[in-house]
Amino acid sequence: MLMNPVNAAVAPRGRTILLSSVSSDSHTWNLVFLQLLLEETGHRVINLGACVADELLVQECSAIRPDLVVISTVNGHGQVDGLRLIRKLRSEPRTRDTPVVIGGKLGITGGAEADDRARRLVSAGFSAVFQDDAEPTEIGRFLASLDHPAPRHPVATS
Ligand code: B12
Repeated sequence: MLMNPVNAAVAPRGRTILLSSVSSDSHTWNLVFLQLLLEETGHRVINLGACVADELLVQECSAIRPDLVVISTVNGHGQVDGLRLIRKLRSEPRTRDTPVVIGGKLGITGGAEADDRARRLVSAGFSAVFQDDAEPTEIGRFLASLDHPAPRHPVATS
């Protein structure tokens, strides 16, 4: 694990994070970037890579029981793939309550349509949705909120 001593000092404790793309998405640099960012802030990352079948993700999530699942997708099919995936994760007893966030370039339109997309993903079960213009470091803020869990309260962040 790559850990900068300064960042290690600010990370209260390392989390186990399952990082993945969705089944249709073959982009990889987004995953590499997020893996390095999360590792440098003191977390353990299991990166399943690109084009991950829903069933494989559910299976790995059930086996690993991560503290957080981070879904990254940039090919524009994020809403379709994300909705299908989160319904499967939420229907399995072992993954029903796992925090799961999604971000990247989730569609090909912005503005009100992007907000509507984020709302649908949250109501289907995502714990947070990070839109196109969100800073990847916002995942850190979300992780910090897991230390002081409020009643389940999903958020969409831009
Ligand atoms: C390289 C590239 C490819 C390569 C990928 C190679 C590889 N090994 O990854 C190839 C040629 C294979 C490719 C294919 C396609 N691509 Co492409 N690709 C790109 C390109 C030029 C760069 C992507 C990249 O590597 N960026 C570097 C990484 C580090 O940044 P990033 O991906 O933007 O991720 C950042 C953020 O999104 C954010 N983020 C990402 N995930 C998450 C998750 C969370 C939780 C958070 C908080 C943040 C976050 O953090 C990252 C770092 O800042 C982009 C255009 C662009 N300039 O972005 C198009 C782009 C992503 N591709 C696009 C498209 C449409 C395709 C294709 C469908 C084209 C086609 N018709 O075949 C296919 C899709 C194939 C598939 N099945 O998925 C579109 C997506 C459209 C959209 N979403 O609006 C883009 C935006 C180009 C465009 N402007 O139209 N592509």
